[in-house]
Amino acid sequence: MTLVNETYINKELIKKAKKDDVKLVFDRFEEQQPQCNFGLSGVCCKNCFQGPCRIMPGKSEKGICGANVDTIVARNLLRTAAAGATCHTDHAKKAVFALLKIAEGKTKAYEIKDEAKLRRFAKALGKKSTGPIKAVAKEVALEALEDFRRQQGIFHKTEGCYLNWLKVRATKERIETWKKLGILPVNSDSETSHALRQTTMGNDADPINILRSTLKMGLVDGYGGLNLATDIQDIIFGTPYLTKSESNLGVLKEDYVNIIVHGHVPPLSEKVVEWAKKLNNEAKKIGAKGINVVGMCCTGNELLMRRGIPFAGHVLQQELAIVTGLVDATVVDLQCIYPSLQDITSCYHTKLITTIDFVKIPGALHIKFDIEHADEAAKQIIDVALKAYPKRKKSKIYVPKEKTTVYAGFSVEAIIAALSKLNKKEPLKPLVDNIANGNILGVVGIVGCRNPKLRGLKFHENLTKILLKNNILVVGTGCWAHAAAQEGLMTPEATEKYAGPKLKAVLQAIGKANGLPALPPALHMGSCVDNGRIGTLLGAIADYMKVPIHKLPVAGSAPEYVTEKAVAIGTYFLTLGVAVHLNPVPPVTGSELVTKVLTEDLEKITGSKVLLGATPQAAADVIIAHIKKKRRELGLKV
Ligand code: NFS
Ligand code: SF4
Repeated sequence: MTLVNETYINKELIKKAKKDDVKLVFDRFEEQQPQCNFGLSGVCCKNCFQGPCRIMPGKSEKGICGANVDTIVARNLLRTAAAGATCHTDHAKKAVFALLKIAEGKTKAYEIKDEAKLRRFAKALGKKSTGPIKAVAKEVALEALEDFRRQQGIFHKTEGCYLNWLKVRATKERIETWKKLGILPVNSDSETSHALRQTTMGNDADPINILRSTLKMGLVDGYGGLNLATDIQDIIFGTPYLTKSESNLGVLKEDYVNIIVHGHVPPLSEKVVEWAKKLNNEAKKIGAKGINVVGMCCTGNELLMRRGIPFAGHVLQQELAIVTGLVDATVVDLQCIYPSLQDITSCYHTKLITTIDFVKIPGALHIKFDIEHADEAAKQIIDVALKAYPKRKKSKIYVPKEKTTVYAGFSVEAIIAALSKLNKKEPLKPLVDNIANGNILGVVGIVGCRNPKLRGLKFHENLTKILLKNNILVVGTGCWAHAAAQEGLMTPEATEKYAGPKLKAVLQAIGKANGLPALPPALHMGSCVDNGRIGTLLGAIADYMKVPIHKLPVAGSAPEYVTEKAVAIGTYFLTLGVAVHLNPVPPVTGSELVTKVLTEDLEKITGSKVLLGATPQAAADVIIAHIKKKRRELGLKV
């Protein structure tokens, strides 16, 4: 319980939760202590019903089937990465089907906002890129769909049979490396299901072979999931450009009908925003000033990036938002939705609405949402919120004060547009020149979740600040973006306050050319699926510098990761050749072999490795040392 008072997130609301007798994630975290060391080190296996088995050196060195610790740890890791990857490939598939339905005229609820991007992809895929836009959309959607149904190449290696989206998104050098490793994925769905059978009792016992498949999951995630999802979403909903908005729970408004949209896939939240505008007068009729839609978790990132909608909070704040007593409806799609939301909404007047057939919560209202009937569902959702508003209990309301300004919208296109103000012909030149001369020591992508395990460390915020001070540009996504914005790290003022002198000068120059005092030092590149944007940016820098990605002075960090998705994303960065700091320590320490492969040997295979550091300073130290090593190897000044 002491932990709850110590915590750094919306303190007053945490106190209020206690007063209202509401249990939060932090309380349940305490109840789970101490957590199991077998699980933490990855040595527990439940893959068959002779088990569960756990390995204890000197006592039980092998599972009942004879699997040793290396096999068990590697199998667990592959299952985790595969589960994470399926979340992103499902997300991408939903986007592709939406595009197909738009193309076939089966929905009128959506249109194609970025036609130029669609035509670029059609061209890259070798399809007709001119002519009626819907015909082009259909070709692109069908090519994308191939990545889920291609059969050729599954049983017998067939030249050129691998993900279309990898072909159009990855650098040539990487494709060659992956080809040599034999990890080019053929079909996202069959690769992830293959991971399940590979790890079942009595199948693969070779930890190296299993780890190779884990790397493949990184590619499935990166290209069959992240890049595909982002690209298709940009085509449908528009590519983000620089926008200014607000973050933290202070974006909830006392005199408005407040609707939180929470989850990950944009079709629902886009429609809720649209209909909230159209039905704004209905709110006035019931005494409110209007309807205020705000985003939570990655839905928050998506809406902020494309629409400038305020983003209310990260994964650890989804419960606290409801504790304000100000939220009339929380509507969710999928992923990172705590089942606890129903317990908590039932203590207030808030309506919890689920919308996806495989994300239901007992007690919540379910309004089925699909592309064809999106308008009807969105109207119904707003109606539920309007009906809940008059039931607010004054005595249960607390209006949070925390609110910060945020600049966001840094898609690769937006970054290039900003840089092109300095050099129209070669927009990457100013960035690359400053990396080469050491004004920018390196670039680090910080991504991923907020983990209650790391409580008072403020890992995201403090790691970002230390890197900035060392003239390292920070880009990132996901719940990091919420944390960084709430800490005030995504404004031009933050450049003045936190960037080292050399980085500051560069960001001021770019900012001035774009009508800002400075570019923010921490660039919001989007939701977690938008990690593909970071990969694309690195690929573009690598191509421009004519060096492979793994030689660049860059790194990644997921300093508070929670989900299986985050492991898949980390694996994607490792396949790209980017060293990734992971914290908490991944559950592999039970196997010396797996630990060594990830933290040492991988460098000889993909050019990357896992970095460890349990405090922001320790993490910054290993990341900076890595960046300096890469600079020295490139002959650049450190
Ligand atoms: Ni990413 Fe987004 Fe947050 Fe973690 Fe969950 S919201 S997809 S998984 S917790 S960063
Ligand atoms: Fe135990 Fe082997 Fe079954 Fe795993 S697969 S639970 S190690 S017997």
